[in-house]
Amino acid sequence: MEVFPESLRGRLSSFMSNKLYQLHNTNLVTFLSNVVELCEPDSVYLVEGTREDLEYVKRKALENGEEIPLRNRNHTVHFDHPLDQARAREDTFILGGKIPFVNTRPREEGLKEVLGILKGSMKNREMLVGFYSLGPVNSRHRILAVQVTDSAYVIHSEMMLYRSAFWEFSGNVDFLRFVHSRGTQDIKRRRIAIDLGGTVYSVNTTYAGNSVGLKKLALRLTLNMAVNGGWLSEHMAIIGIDGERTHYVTASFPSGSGKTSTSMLGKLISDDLAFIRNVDGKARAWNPEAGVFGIIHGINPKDDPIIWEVLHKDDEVIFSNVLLKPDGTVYWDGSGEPEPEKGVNFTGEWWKGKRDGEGKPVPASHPNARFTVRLTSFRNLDPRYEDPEGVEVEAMIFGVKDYNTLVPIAEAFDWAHGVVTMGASMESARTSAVLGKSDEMEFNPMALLDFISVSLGKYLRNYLDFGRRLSKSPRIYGANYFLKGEKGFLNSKEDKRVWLRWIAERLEDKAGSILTPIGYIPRYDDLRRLFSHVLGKDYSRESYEAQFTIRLKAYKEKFKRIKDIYMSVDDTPAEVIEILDKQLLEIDKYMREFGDRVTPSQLESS
Ligand code: SPV
Ligand code: MN
Repeated sequence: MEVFPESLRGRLSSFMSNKLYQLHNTNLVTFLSNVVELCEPDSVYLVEGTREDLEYVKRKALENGEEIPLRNRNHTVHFDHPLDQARAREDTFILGGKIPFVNTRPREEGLKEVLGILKGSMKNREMLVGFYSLGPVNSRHRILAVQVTDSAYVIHSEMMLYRSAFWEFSGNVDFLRFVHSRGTQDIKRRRIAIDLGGTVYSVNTTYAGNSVGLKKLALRLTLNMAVNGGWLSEHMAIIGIDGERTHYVTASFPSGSGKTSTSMLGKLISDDLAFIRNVDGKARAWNPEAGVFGIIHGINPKDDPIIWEVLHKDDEVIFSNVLLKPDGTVYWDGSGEPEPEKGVNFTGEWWKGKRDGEGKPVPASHPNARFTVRLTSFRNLDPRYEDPEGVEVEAMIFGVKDYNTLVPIAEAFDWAHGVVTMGASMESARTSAVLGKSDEMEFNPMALLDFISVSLGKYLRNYLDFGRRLSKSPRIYGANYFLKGEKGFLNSKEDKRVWLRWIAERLEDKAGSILTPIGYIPRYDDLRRLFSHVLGKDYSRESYEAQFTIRLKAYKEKFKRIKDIYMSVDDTPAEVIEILDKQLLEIDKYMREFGDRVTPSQLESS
């Protein structure tokens, strides 16, 4: 590689040219030249990840209005277009193939369209290029990725959320590619096109779930790599829970149903994503990320003391789609603070009582308003988040927001039972993290339906086999923090601390269990002891009976729905249907004896 193509050379300063030259990476030069020819930026800035780069990118974000400074000089606020407040399912598609439940577009047609929209999109703008490692930089399992964008906000976010790794791109190493342009913010021409060959194009959107390539766009690519390579790339938190020793567990919850709050209850490794591999027969997990892009709605000092602290100290924070108050601080709904009279939000000027064009009240902050921070800001961060060998996973939790059916916590009979009846059978109330109506129940296996990039059958085959190849597969738990009785929620927010401790005690063979048709549930005596020990609370037999009564009829209906779904997918492994059939038969058996519901005391004495 003697000289770079003119298209690229003409847009790089000699300092940048020299830096790029030192990498001797032809793949990279070819990729960048192609993007430059497509998007036609004025100049190109390579972001190595230094202090100066960070200052530069932050200054750019302020200059071009993508971020607004706050009174705390390490805080900024970013607003997305009113119609661009969440992940855009309809505008996101995989190029090529037809995959059930997945938005796909014919390859040629989809690619032609998105490239057409990107053509010339960076005119009069600077193109920023970020270089990152998904996973600890010194891990042999890391995956390199390049982000190209005309958004300083995107790079600023990535500098907080990922590990910068410019010099790792030396030689002809390969990498995932993300091409993003803010475009003209014409929402009708918003497109997120995923080429499973390793490139994602995103345009006319700024919401991080659509624009920050390394987050959910990369997940589509790594999930595909994982399924083909016999490992798992999951929408899961990773936390260490304390018992006699620290037990690492992963937790999969659909957005907005308790994942971030669960990850604050233990030693934090990851709040959103996990790479899980078989290393010498053990499941080991890494966080591909190094920061948190979390929902801010409802974060208050009592329920979320750790996050509250992170948002109120002097560490860097990007707030998005909250309310900017006249005094240069921010407000969000559910913070426990009084709602301000006025401010600026994602709709522009905002005042108490503001209504939109359809007469609907405009909230001060959007329900999917968020904060972006570094993992190192959290006092519960586990230093092992940087362990190149990852942490050993002893348990996996699959949690949903289900008001009517699932018990708060249950342990699967074994790996396959857990994978199929807890992970693959997840149904959850819809979140505000996706555009559209909230609170409808949705089928969302492994909390991954929005991100899956291969057929479900193939995905589950890999999952089942993954556990089987381990010398000791993690135990699997189903969780539901949202069960309701006649008078509303049956659990308080803090009860999840007890469920986690119960899991730790199960792993240490200290807590017993009761056999039910859907798995093992906790015993009253263990929970009473744990409620007292963990929360200093009296736990009544009545609460226990209400929470852990197995609603057999509702479970049966649920599994019938799930079975119908899997029957309609032509590559569902036969084993999945067998396990669901067995599950249904088991529930039927109990229904014949007990009717529509069976209480823990009935189960104990039978
Ligand atoms: C989620 O919605 O699952 C998130 C935020 O973690 S986003 O980046 O929008 O996917
Ligand atoms: Mn997520």
